[in-house]
Amino acid sequence: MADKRTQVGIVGAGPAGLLLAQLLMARGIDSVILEQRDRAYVEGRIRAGVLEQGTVGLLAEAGVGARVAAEGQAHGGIEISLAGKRTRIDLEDLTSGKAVTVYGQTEVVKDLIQARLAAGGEIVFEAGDVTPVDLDTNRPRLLYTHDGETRELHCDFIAGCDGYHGVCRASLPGSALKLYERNYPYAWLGILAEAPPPSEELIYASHPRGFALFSMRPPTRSRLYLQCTPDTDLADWPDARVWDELRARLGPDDADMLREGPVLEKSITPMRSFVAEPLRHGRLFLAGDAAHIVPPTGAKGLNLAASDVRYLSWALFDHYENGDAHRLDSYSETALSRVWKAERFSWWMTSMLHKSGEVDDFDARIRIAELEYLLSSRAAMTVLAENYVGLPF
Ligand code: FAS
Ligand code: PHB
Repeated sequence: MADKRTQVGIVGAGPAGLLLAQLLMARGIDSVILEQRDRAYVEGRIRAGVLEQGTVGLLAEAGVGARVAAEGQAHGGIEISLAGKRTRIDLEDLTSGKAVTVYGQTEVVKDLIQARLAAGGEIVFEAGDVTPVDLDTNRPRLLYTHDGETRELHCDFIAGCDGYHGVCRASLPGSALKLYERNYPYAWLGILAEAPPPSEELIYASHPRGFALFSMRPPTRSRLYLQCTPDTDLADWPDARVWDELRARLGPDDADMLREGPVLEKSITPMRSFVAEPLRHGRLFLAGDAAHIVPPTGAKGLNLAASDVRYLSWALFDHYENGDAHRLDSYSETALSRVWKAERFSWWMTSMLHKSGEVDDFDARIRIAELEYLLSSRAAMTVLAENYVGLPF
């Protein structure tokens, strides 16, 4: 097969790459997605589950709003449990009506792939050895292998949407990047279970035994997380032990709320904050996890990918429709400004809700005092609510 030509070459069929492709297609801008894994793998990954209002709006703009609207659950609040005592944070009341939507990233990805293929858009699955070249020219290329052959994709621009372990950021010289990183001394052991969630809204639990999160995948499944050590071995956590620990961290008053069921998936998620600056390198634009990672406590990962793609799509619209490069030139600065606010919020939620260090040391006492203040102050709750539902663009 001859080499391909497109306007925007996109590396990665995760939420960032797929959403960008659909937004461009809606405005008649051509793109081709190169994805290293096969469709089943990409659609099978279990990741995020909370969508900001802005992300839901962008999905609708990309033509995949119907199923989110039909099957997603709007949540006007979350609960924080401190040592077994729950307090509700009324997001809607504190943000003049804003809410979040609980809808699995798995479903978002399925919707986007289906819409793209139905509209004749191209995704090259199992594209191997993807290599971005000529980034400093106005004719960048993506070299890759497919079906045992070496191919080239000629583009005007490359969107690096290939996640934290992708090739696009890795292809840049170290001198081109400023990296910021924070690793946390804990991780999350997560399960997906065929069991109704303990509550209609998410519960973030800070307990002397450690953090726990009680989330869901509507209509019938629970998505539950436990703070654990980064070197945790899943073999040491049979289902019964996971359920017992989840119940313990809910506290004696709420323990009965937890309903058990078959565990469908169990995994460990590392906790890291990471930002690579700048997001633009010649004709290569990084977006999503390829450029930044947040610990999932603030539910910002997927939403930040959507945020970057919103800014990048606007910039590409301006370039192709008005010949105006201003937004392309300011993409990195604009997107990073929102990224850092979400990094701060995610770091704050993570540090405040997770146990680290001995219970009676000064830091731990400050942490508990911060939680007690948060749960007793409308002003403090408003700060959390504004960030949780999503800051303006
Ligand atoms: P993704 O990583 O989703 O997509 C990148 C794509 O690029 C992948 O399909 C990959 O196969 C492809 N790719 C990689 N290298 C390539 C190459 N060389 N060539 C071609 N393709 C390549 N966020 C939450 O809010 N809540 C959660 O509970 C949560 N859980 C998470 C659990 C895990 C294990 C991970 C890793 C992340 C989790 N996140 C969570 C964050 C998550 O939602 C990400 O922010 C989101 O997937 C980012 O989307 P993308 O930037 O599109 O990257
Ligand atoms: C999830 O449902 O997977 C989820 C929800 C909220 C978070 C993190 C993960 O903060």
